[in-house]
Amino acid sequence: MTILPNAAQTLLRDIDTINPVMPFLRQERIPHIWCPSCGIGTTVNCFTRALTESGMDLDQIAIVSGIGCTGRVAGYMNLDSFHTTHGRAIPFATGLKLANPKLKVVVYSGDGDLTAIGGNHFMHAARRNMDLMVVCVNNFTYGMTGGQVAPTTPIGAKQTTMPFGNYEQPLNLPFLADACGAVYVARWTVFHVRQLAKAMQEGLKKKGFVFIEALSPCPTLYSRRNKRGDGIDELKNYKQNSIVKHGADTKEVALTFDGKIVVGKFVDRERPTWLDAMNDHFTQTLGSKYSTYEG
Ligand SMILES: Cc1ncc(C[n+]2csc(CCOP(=O)(O)OP(=O)(O)O)c2C)c(N)n1
Ligand code: SF4
Ligand SMILES: [Mg+2]
Repeated sequence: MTILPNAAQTLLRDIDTINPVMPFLRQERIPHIWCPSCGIGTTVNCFTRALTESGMDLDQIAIVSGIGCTGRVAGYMNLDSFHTTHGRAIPFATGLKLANPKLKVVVYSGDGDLTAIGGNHFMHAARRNMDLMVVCVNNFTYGMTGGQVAPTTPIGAKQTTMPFGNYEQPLNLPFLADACGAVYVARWTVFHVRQLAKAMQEGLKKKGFVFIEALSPCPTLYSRRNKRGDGIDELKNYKQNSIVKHGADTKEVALTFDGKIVVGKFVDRERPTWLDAMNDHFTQTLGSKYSTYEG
């Protein structure tokens, strides 16, 4: 055990008592890898608030990430957490959920991980209404690997692999999730901390495929390359350009490089989950020969 000077010991003890995020983090993994003014930590703060407010038993919650700067979240959270391979957080989480349906399984990953290499898994989990809460930190880039173009990069934005500006049509993630059948779809930014925490709290309670997009700055690789300032400048941009529009048609919420940002809860509906549909189907077709699967 490291013997700390008294002042440092007092500081650590005080941080433990005054900072409500601390108990949710694996202290032995701190300091984290994130750059100054990166937004991922803010989303984690919102998530810990949602966990606290939900009053849920933390032993019944598991978190799964893929690879990327956002993918590190699972490793830092003091929950049952799984840092899986790139693009495979959703299938891993699906297996976890189906093996133990009583668990609340949260997928927490980046836009590249979930919607580029993991795009097919995303679509099919939403289509099947797999009971997962998916939090996508969308920073419009592949942060961890050096700022390559992602399926979320707005047209015109410069990236290491698009030095003269992106010309590929980006995905509108809420529309994709909605069209595939997600039962809850919301978008907030890291400026909207209360709303983001509330969406996460609602998502934890909702049954079925929940999709929460959290727009978040990557000052090191996206903002700087595009001369958008640092994380604080991006927060000002989120503040000035966001329009709250609950129930907005998701077709209308596509993002552009410097346009308005529609945020809000867009979808909240009910649909049988994959497991409920399977149990209903086999009960109807096989009758008493079938025992309901509960894990
Ligand atoms: C199979 C595979 N392909 C590529 C990579 C390299 N890789 C690691 S993270 C990443 C992109 C991460 O982008 P995103 O998911 O948006 O996360 P961010 O770092 O922006 O939070 C890539 C391409 C990998 N680890 N594994
Ligand atoms: S590279 Fe970007 S996304 Fe990754 S930690 Fe740094 S600021 Fe955050
Ligand atoms: Mg990203």
